Amino acid sequence: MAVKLHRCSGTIIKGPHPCWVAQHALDEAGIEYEVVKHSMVRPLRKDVQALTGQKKMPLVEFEDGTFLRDSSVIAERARAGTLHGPGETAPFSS
Ligand SMILES: N[C@@H](CCC(=O)N[C@@H](CS)C(=O)NCC(=O)O)C(=O)O
Repeated sequence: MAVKLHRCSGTIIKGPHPCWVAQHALDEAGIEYEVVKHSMVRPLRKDVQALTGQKKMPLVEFEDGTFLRDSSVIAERARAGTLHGPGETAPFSS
């Protein structure tokens, strides 16, 4: 099942950067995904805001329209082989 990784466009930045952490974990786990890049500038993330009700990334979007958020959650589930478990419905409550 294909998923989308919504991340900021700062792909040069690695290390502890949350978007890199999530993408690296998906790569390490051999999970196929499509990258959807958004602005690094928070006020310009109107597309992310419209999609989820907030502007933070990374986000994994499943085909059913639900999401996983927070790089540590995405990385943990990718490593555990449980990425495709239940996701959250947007807009997020917190
Ligand atoms: N705890 C979150 C932090 C995510 C985070 O800070 N992402 C940056 C990526 S550029 C961001 O969206 N910053 C803008 C903001 O905090 O509104 C995670 O690990 O996923």
